[in-house]
Amino acid sequence: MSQKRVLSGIQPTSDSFHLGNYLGAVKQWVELQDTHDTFYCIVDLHALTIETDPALLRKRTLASAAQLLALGISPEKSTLFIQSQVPQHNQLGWIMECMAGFGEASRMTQFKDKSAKVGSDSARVGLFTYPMLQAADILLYQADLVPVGEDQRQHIELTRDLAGRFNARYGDTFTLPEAYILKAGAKINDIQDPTSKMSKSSGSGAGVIEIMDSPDANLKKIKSAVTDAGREVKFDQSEKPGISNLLTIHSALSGRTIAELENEFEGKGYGDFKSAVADVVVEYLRPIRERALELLQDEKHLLSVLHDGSAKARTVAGATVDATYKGLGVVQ
Ligand code: ATP
Ligand code: LTN
Repeated sequence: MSQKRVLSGIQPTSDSFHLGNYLGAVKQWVELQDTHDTFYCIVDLHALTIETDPALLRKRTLASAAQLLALGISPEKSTLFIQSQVPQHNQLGWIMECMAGFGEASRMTQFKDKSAKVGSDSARVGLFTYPMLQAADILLYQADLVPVGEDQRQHIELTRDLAGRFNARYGDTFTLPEAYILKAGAKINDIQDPTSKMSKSSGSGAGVIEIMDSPDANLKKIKSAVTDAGREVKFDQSEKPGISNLLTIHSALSGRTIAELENEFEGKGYGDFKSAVADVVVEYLRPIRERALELLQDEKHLLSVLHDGSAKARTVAGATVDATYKGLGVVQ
């Protein structure tokens, strides 16, 4: 029996991934490796949709690879690669742009949010076409499942629509992918602003728990996390967004249920609870950060893992582009 195919991607837009990236996405990437045929991609072309510094892009791409490996992505089990090393992403990206409607693309909430933030004169066209490149990332590998956080659901829906439209018009070419979103980590919020998602590019800094931050810095951040009115440690998303977010984080990392944690902290204050969350997070991340720093010492090894992955990815992606061109009537 051949295994189902999984593809996902992450942008190298910061020096460190944060807990939202891990709990919303990468934790599932690691788990799926044992049961699925997994392709994971550092989407550096997507990172170009915002102003980038060349030295930083390089550094962050390698840091992303080191963190993925340290978090448990295994090159023996998964194909780990860099998007720009597989030119088929650009090729199919264009075809997807030609499949998508202008209105349809204009309704993407990530585009609307990000372009509103910088204003339409500064927002790049690439920010607008971003979801069609993402659709290409997924469809090139005929992925069945796409493990992502909740914020990406709309992009996966668009990908399905584009694939369905292509298949109906030009013949069965693409597998229709499904979003794989686990409830538990689907949306981790900023710990200073617990009604907004923890984010690499728009986070508050103090509210974003970074994997590569020192244990001391993370300890301090969590101890000064915003809490809510009242004093009970109870999960209540609307009345207690701060405590609920911290409960979600504790539970996802410690493996204990929210109910168990509520019981344990009954009658205790927010201070005790925050200290416990800080301990769990810091001890969980400590070895991961150390391993990532170690991996970053050996750039040659990192590059060779990525080159091997990209070579495998090109073979799969090349076959899909051939089939797509054939369906379209492109002379080959
Ligand atoms: P940015 O904020 O710059 O857009 P990001 O922090 O959202 O970046 P991405 O590279 O866009 O990071 O996302 C990588 C993966 O992490 C995606 O699957 C995304 O859904 C998931 N993710 C990002 N932030 C969160 C969050 N706060 N909670 C859960 N999942 C998240
Ligand atoms: N848009 C995603 C990153 C991304 C992705 C992908 C995720 C690019 N290509 C393909 C899953 C599959 C984001 O902003 N998190």
